Amino acid sequence: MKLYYAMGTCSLAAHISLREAGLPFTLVRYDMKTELLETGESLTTVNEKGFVPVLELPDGQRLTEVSAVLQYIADQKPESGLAPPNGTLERYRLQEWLNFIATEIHKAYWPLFHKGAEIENQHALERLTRRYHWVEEKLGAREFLLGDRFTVADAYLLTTFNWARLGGLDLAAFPVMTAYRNRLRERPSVLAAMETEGLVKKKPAA
Ligand SMILES: N[C@@H](CCC(=O)N[C@@H](CS)C(=O)NCC(=O)O)C(=O)O
Repeated sequence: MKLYYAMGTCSLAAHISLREAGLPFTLVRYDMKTELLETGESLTTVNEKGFVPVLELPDGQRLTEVSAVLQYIADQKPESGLAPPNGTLERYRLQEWLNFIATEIHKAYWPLFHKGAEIENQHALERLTRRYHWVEEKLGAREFLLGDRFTVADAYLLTTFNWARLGGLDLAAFPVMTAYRNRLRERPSVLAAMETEGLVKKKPAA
């Protein structure tokens, strides 16, 4: 499989999930500044909508939209537990989280990273603050969003929380989320994905 990604963006959730699943994949980088793929082509040559992530399947078909891509990856390796089995209530719980993260958290950052007007930014910060407080309550003492297993919803939530400081949120207000993020960043899949994308420095080999 081939993942088209942009450093540190929502495609990181797919990148982490591919590593968690242990699936073979290659990466094609998209540069948000030059608006070009590393091949020199436009992103719209692989996704008419002009977004990453794009997951190219072994037969050449391309899948887009974070929630669909994440569930596809999880379903390639059901034994990974990255998503509960299709048709179960737990699977709908996962989809409930993925949809909430996509529409109420991920997209709420938009004005903060796209030169939003002062009032828009203020509203975005208020909305994100409310939503992360709610997530903190739900997360409570649980290790992962759905309980005791890491799922693709954790990969997505972590990815969006990685943007919090840059977006202007005060992390001290979110101790549960911050501890959760720190825990997840120690997972080999997360560390490797973040190192590969250049988000953290590679640790020198011991
Ligand atoms: N609805 C899409 C949204 C994906 C999206 O917002 N991708 C952003 C990065 S997080 C992007 O590709 N932006 C491209 C650009 O701004 O040039 C999905 O769920 O996959």
